[in-house]
Amino acid sequence: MRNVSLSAVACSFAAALFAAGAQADSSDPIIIPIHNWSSQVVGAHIVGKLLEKTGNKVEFVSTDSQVVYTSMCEGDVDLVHEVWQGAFGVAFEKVVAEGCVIDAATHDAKTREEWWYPDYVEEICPGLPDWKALNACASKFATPETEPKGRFLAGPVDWLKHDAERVEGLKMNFEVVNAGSAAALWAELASASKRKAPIVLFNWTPNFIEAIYKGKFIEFPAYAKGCREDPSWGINPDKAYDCGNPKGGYLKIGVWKGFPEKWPVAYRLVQNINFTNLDVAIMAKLADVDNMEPEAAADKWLADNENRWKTWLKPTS
Ligand code: TMO
Repeated sequence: MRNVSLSAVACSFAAALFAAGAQADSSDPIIIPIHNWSSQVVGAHIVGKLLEKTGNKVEFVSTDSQVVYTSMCEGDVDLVHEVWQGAFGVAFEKVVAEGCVIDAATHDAKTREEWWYPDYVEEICPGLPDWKALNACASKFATPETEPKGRFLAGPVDWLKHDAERVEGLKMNFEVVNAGSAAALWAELASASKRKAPIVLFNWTPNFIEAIYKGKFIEFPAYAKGCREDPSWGINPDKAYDCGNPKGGYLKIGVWKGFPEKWPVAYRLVQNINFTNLDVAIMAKLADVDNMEPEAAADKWLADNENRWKTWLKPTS
């Protein structure tokens, strides 16, 4: 059954293609990276399955989420479908400016990646979510490893949040400790929550966490582009990164510059793909809460959203 409907889609595509007199897609596989947070892994399989519906082959490679932008420039990776402004904006915009990566689409999802705490921490540290209030009770977040400084539990290093630069820029009494994985972040959150122990850790939205824990992001001085590039910007005249991450940040799709020419049919689909906040949160939830394997989670999302992705696949001239 599945093969029949797939080939039907492929046929209507081929027909539209020939009617338009356009070029056919290359038979080379489209290389998609797999990163280390769950919505991305599930979404990569969703995007992969959609690309297969255009008659293309896909291949997945596990890739560092910063190095991937260089890999795209070198033609080793073809498509990144979750470019988070907070984590990857700097790396992404650099390769777009260089002309080797195309800013192919912007999802409706609005993102935020930031220091975060579960609500009970407000009783331990009054004045939150203001960063100065957090800093004033830094020692309450200390661990044997960091004392007398507070511990900020950051994500894996490749998410490159510039937390250490921010701690320095804002002269905070915190030490940044990187978790080895996203799962390690959630395990520490679960354990601290059970004991109502102080914790401040990296989190983001959309994510499955917001469905399970009540909590808030720390409010740092508001993000502005100059903050990351220009030391003189902001409250510390000598240091960059003396501000928070973007609120309402973008989530984009980037492709290697040769993509539109090599896979023109696939590229039309890519430009139509559009995930909302709820989509990304559900992708994370299917993996992290429902413990589904990425492929099965992707199939579930596709089954639940058929009307939408069918319009994404419709050829437009
Ligand atoms: C890129 N991330 C969503 C983990 O911040």
